[in-house]
Amino acid sequence: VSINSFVMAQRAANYDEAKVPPLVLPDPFISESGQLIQSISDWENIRRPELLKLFTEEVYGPIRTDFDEISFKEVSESTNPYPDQAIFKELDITVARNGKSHTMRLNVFLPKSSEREVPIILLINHRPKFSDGRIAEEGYWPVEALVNRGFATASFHGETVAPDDAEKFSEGILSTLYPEELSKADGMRTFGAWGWAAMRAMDYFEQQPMIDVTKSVLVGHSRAGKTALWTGINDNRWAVVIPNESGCGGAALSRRKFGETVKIINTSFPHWFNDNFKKYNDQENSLPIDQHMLAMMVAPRAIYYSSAREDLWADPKGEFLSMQLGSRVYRDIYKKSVEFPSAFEELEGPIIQSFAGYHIRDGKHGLTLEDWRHFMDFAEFNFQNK
Ligand code: GTR
Repeated sequence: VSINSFVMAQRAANYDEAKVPPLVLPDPFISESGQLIQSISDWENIRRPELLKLFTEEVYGPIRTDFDEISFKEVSESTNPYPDQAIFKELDITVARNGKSHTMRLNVFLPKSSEREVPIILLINHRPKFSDGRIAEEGYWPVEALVNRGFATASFHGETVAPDDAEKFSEGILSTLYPEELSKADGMRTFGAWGWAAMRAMDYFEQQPMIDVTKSVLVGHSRAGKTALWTGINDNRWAVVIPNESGCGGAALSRRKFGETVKIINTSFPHWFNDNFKKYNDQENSLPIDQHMLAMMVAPRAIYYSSAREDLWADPKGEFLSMQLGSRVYRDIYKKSVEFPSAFEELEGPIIQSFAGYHIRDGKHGLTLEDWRHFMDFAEFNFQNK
């Protein structure tokens, strides 16, 4: 689609709370056979697998995990932009399957002074490379702030495995390693490919003696936030999952049709989700799931959502509600004392607690240092209270 039709869709979208349809959401705690889900074992053995299958088939496609070989090679092509604070490792990760291979690039920074194992934060990057040679702008990936607080941090660019382009998205691992996915209506697409890359980064972290993967955090913003959420569900090695302003197809409830809708996103970005998801264009009520179930599927690990007040396109209230509803899994199934506030309109300050957290900040769509400070607070709180 042209830029113009996307801008027109943005203008025509609903931003009026009074026009949001009455919400009747599918019940996360009633199984397909009508069984009431009350125990951890019923949740983990019956309902969660049902939901995972539905989201895989009807929305995102799978994240393939099968391959023949993986290798990690330090390349040291670029100079370290933070020599005083961090050790820099620039890596090629090469994965082979059925006689073909693909190489992706991962950038890793470790706190320089650390003598103990450190927690790790991975950012899925989808932004253009910053012009002065740094890997990303300071607020978007604040390497110094992260390593100064004792985190290792890493990032890869989505383009390193699948271009963010409706025509060219298959010109990466999808055609090289998993070509059979492309002809499937429920197949793996761009978000699956980016999620696959996050998993390969985790494969690397697991082999690093200086990294404590029991304290791992997966962060993504917007389209990469949608990816982080789906990846965190599929790969339980991530201890904390943080999709920032992930909006439609991420944290926000599809049935609210506030800001970006299923139809708009599927028209503008047909390569992100699988083909089956297109059946629900303007048909949100026939979705067998809604996005509040995603936070639940991260449980019992920790999940945090964040919004920006002016980012109406991503539906901040829909993101909040989906965490508020999603947090029920910790309380009702895992019997943890998760107290999620009820009134979105009266929220002040971030909700930093065990398992489920949220903040809304002033300003526009973006990933900022303020967001990152709350993420680090949430991650540290959860590591200490494990
Ligand atoms: C928009 C898209 C959103 C969000 C955003 C981003 O154009 O409509 O779903 O993903 O891009 O990634 O910044």
